[in-house]
Amino acid sequence: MKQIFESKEDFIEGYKASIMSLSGKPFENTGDLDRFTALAKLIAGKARAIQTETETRVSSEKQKRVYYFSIEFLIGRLLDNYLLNLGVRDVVKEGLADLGADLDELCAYEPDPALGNGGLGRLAACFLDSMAHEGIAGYGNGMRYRYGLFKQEIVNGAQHETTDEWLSHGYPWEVRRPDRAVRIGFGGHVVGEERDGHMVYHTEGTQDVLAVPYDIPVVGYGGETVNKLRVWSAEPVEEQFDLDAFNRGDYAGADAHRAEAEAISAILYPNDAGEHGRLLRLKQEYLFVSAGIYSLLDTFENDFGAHWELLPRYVAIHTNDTHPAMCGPELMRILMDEKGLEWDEAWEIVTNTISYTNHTILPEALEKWPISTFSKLLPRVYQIIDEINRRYSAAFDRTADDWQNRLRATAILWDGEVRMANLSVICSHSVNGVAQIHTDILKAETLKDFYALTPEKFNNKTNGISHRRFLAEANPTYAKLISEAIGTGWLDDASELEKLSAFEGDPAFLERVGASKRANKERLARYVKQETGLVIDPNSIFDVQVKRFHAYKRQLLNIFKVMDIYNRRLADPNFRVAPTTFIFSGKAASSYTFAKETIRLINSVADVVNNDPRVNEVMKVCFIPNFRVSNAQLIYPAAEISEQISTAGMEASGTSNMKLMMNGAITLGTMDGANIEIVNLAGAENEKIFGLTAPEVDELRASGMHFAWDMYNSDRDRLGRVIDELTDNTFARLSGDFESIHNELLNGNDHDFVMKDFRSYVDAWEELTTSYSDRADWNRRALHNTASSGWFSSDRTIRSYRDEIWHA
Ligand code: NBG
Repeated sequence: MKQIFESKEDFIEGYKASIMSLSGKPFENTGDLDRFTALAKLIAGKARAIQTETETRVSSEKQKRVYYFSIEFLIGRLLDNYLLNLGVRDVVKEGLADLGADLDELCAYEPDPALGNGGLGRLAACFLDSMAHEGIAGYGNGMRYRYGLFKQEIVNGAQHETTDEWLSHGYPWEVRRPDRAVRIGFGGHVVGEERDGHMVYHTEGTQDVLAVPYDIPVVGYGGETVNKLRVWSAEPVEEQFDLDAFNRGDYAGADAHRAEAEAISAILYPNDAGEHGRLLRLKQEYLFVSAGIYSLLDTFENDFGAHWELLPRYVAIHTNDTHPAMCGPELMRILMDEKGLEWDEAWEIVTNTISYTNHTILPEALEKWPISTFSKLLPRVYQIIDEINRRYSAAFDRTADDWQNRLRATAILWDGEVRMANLSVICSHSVNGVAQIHTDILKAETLKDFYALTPEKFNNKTNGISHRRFLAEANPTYAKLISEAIGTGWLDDASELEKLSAFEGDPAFLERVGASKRANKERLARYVKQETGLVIDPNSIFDVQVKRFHAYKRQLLNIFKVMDIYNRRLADPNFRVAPTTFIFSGKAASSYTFAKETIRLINSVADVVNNDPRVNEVMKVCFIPNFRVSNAQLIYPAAEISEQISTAGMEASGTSNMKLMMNGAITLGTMDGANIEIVNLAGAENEKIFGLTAPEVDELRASGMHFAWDMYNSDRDRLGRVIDELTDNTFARLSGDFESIHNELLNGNDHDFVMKDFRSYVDAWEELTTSYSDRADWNRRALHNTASSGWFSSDRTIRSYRDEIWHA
C-alpha cells in the first residue's frame, strides 16, 4: 500500500497548508464547508500525483486502455471512499480529531452527484472502482450534467421534482481541462470530393459547440492505481455576448448563444426506460461519444503514432447500453475522413475495438431515433450508418429459411428509424447481458436473430458491486467484526468472505452480528427522524425495497401486502404480525404517471397506518425521500429483508439485491435477474422465493388465460378488498384516491401479475417474518448471506470483462 502521509503529524501539516491556501485563514477560523473542501482538495492532489505515476506506467508498459462509455456515472461521495482506498482513513480521522474536527461530519458536506438514474449508472461507478483496483488502465467517459437527475421531495404524499444544484459550492475533485476541449459539429451538409482517386467527405455549415472535459480521479484500493473519469460539458465555441441586447435590457437575449450550447449538458433525462425523440438527448449522446473518441485517439497517437491498425490491440471501447451506440459510426468517420483509412480497414478496427452490454429487455428502452431527425442533426454519421446497414444487408445470407424476417429484425434502419441496439450489436465483437437469465433471454428472445447469426459474440457477465463502498465503507460496524474474524484480506479479495461461514455455529459471534445490525438500524432511524420526522422502531424488522419506481419492479405488490396486513390486523387484533417497518425509497421518472401514483399510494398508506394506534405496535410505513448513493449507504446496512419482487423475466439483473445480501439481509424475491444467482450461492433455504417463474409468466401470457377480474372476484376478502380501497377513500386523506392505479390494474389485465402473485407473496412474507423470532438462526442466515456474497464483488465481474471481452 502506497503511503500518502508519513504520519498523523504529516497529514495535519499538509491539511493546514491546504486550508490556508484555500481560505487564507488558519484552521480555527474556518467553517465546515471550507474544511471539507480543503481536505478533498488535499486528497485529490495526492490522488493526481499517483495518477501521473499510473499514466507513466501504462504508457511505458504499453498497457491496453479500456474506455467505458456511459451516459450515467452515479459515483456517490468520494472522500470517505478514497481515504479507505488509500489506507489513510484512520490517520485522517485521528488527525482531524486532534484539530477538533470530525471526519464523518465533514464528509456530509460533500455533494452526492446524481449523474445517473439507477442501477446502470451505479454499475458504471462500481466498475471504475474495480478497474482501478485490478490495475486496469480503465477510464470512464461520460457527461457532466450541471444539474443532477432531480431532487425528490414528497408533498402531500406525491413526488415533486426540484433541481439538484450539486455544483453550487464547487466540486473539489474535478479539474477542468480547457486545453483538451473538442469541437463538435451538428447539422450542416456533407461534401464529398475526389482526392487521389477516392472520395473524401467532410461536413460544411455545421453549428459547433465546444465539449470541455473535466477529470475526476478514480482511486483504486491499495493506492497503486489512480485512473480517471472524464466527463464532458457543453459550451459555446466562442463568446458571442450581444452587447446591444444587453444595453437594451434584454439580458437573456444577450447571452442566448451560451445558453443554447450549455443546454446540452444541463440535465440528465430522468428516464431509464422510455426514450422520447428528444433532440437534446441525441446531441448529448453524440457529444460525449465524439469528444471521448477524439480524446482516446489523441492518447493512442501519442503512444503509438498513426498505427491505427494497432488500435484493437491497445484500446478497448466498451459501450454501456445503447446510449453510446454512435461509437461505431463515429470512429469509422474519424478513421476514414480524418485519418485517411479505407472502409474495410476502418471497419476491421472498429469491430475489434468495440463491445456492448445490454441492460434491459424492455422494448421502450431499446433506443430508436427517427431517421429524419437523425440525418438532419448528424448527416455524415447518418451516411455512415446507412452504409453499414447497406453492406450488412448486401452480405446477408439469403439461403436460410426465413432470412427475410431475420434481416428485418436485425437491420439498423427500418421503418423510418435508426435502431441503436442493432447498431450496437453490428459494430461490436462482444455482446453481453448482466445476469445469466437475462443473457439467456437476450439469446432466446430480444436478440435471438443476432444470436442465430453470430452466437460467438454473445456472453454473460453477471453484474457486481463495489464491496468496499457498500460493505466496508457503508457498514463500518459489520466490517470491523468481519475483519476481526477473518482479517482484512477480504477488502482486496472479496471471495475471502467465505471464511465467515466458519462462524455460523458460533453463538457469541452471531450475537455480535445481530448487535451490528441493530446499531445500523438505530443509525437509519435517526436519519429517518431527521429527514421526515417519522419515528421508527429499531426493534421491528426492517423490510426494505429501494430502487427506481417501475411497474415491473412491483412496489405496488409490496404496498398491497402492507394494506392487506393492515386490514387483517384491524379485522382481528389477534392476527399475529411480526412487528415490521416497511421501508421504501426511490425516484420515478417525472413523466411516468403510474410510478408516481405508486409513490403517492405508499405515502398515503403510510399516513393512515402510521397514525392508527390500533396497529402501530406492529407496523409502520416509511418512505425515505430522494434516494441516492449517500442515503443508500445508510439503508442497505440496516435492512433485514431485501425485497426483490420484480415480475420474473423482467429485471435484467438488479444490484440492490447484491448490496443488501452482502449486508446480511435475506432476499424475499422472485426467480428473476441475479436473484437466481443469489439463491444458487446461498441456498434456497437461506432466502425466501415466491411467485411465478419466468417460464410460467411466458406460458400464462401466451395462454391468454389470466383474467384480472377473476382474480378479484375469487379473492374478495383480501385482494378484492385491497383493490376496493384504491377508490373508496380509505387512503384518500392526503391527496385523493387512486383511480388510475385501479384502472391500470384491471383494464390492463394485471400486466405485471401483481394480482396473480399476491397470495404467494404475502404467504412468503408471513413465513419469513415468523421465522424472525428465532433470532440466532436469523443472524446465522444473515451471516451466511454475507459469507456467500463475495462472488458479487464487481472485482470479479471486471476480471471477467478483462479476460473474456477486453483482453486487457
Ligand atoms: C438496469 C436494469 C437492472 C440492472 C442495471 C445494471 C437500465 C436500462 N437497466 O436490472 O434494469 O441491474 O441496469 O445492469 O437501467
